Amino acid sequence: MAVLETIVVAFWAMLPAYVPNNAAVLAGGGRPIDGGRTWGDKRVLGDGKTWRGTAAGIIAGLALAGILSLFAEDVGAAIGIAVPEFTPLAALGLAAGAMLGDILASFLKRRTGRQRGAMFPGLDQLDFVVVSLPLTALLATEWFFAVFTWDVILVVVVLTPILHVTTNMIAYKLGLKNEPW
Ligand code: CTP
Ligand code: K
Ligand code: MG
Repeated sequence: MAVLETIVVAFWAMLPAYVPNNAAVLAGGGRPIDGGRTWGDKRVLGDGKTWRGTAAGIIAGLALAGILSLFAEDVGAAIGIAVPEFTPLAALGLAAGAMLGDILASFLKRRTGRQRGAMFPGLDQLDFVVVSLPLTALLATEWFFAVFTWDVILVVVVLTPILHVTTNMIAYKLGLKNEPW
């Protein structure tokens, strides 16, 4: 695959995993998943991981996967690069995996004494990749290995932190996010 083709496929295939985090920021609030519970003297997850944000994130990811699937053929023909449709299980793996990765990252942040909103370079940018890709490989194995070839995975690992830093900086400037990470 040519480099541009690989980048386009990687971005397209990861969109259902990228959008949940942003949807969660917009929709977040209400009851925290950990119900305020602590482990030792620290919260299990913290107030930044809510049921509403998580549900909104997963729904947004699933909806986007559905929309992209409807347009995949036409977009592919228009740009001359074959972009994949998403099976329901692939969409679920990407969207739910992204939210799960973010939640696990918060768990690790609290265990390591970081307050809500504290940054954890590396983890903040790749938490959702680390869980969404394996979960998708598990739930939609055939689809996953057809789309996520090694070159696509490599592009995802390089592209994701760049996109993450950029979108969070924009969300911060717009006053949607408390911190620019
Ligand atoms: N959010 C949510 N539910 C989630 C993820 C995010 O409600 N599962 C919302 C919260 O309002 C959160 C905001 O999105 O404050 C920003 O998300 P994030 O940066 O992941 O959370 P932080 O507040 O920074 O908390 P943490 O330190 O645990 O990452
Ligand atoms: K996060
Ligand atoms: Mg944060």
